[in-house]
Amino acid sequence: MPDDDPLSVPTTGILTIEAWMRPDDLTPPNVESSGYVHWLGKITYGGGNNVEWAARMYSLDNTEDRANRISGYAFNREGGEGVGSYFQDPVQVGEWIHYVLVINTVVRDAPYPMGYTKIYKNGDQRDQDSLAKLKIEPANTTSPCASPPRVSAPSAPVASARWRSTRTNSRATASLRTTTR
Ligand SMILES: [Ca+2]
Ligand SMILES: [Ca+2]
Repeated sequence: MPDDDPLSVPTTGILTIEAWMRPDDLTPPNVESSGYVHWLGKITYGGGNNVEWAARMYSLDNTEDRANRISGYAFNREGGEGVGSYFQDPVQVGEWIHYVLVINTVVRDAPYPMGYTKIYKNGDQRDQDSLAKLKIEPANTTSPCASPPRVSAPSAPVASARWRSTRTNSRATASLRTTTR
């Protein structure tokens, strides 16, 4: 999906990413870094970084003891470390999981002075984190919304995914099915 304002946090200050995901492989062969895949996101490194947000799943055998952690992150434009929320439960191959990531910069209070990320699994809120922790101010960049997004090096694909999406002003809805190869 090409870059579009409704897919960026600053447009309304709130972005909700909703997806049905179905992991077909708990240890995908082409992973990044400690062992994870970004299965959806607006991330482009190189030529002036254009980094916004990402949905991630860790491999069962990643090197950070995050077995099949499913998470979502908000970044500053230049990328690097982001603020994110997660849930980490045993995952079955072929299991459908309803995933919702909220990045909210509008609702600000003492624990969340710059807003927050929040994640839901199958309708239950599982985690919430403060954007102020790393002073994250999400940008509206030119990065396309992709699954998987372009990562640091144009190397082997980390995963393939088929998905379709519809959206309204502040909400991106992706119904997707991830496959790995
Ligand atoms: Ca957290
Ligand atoms: Ca944009």
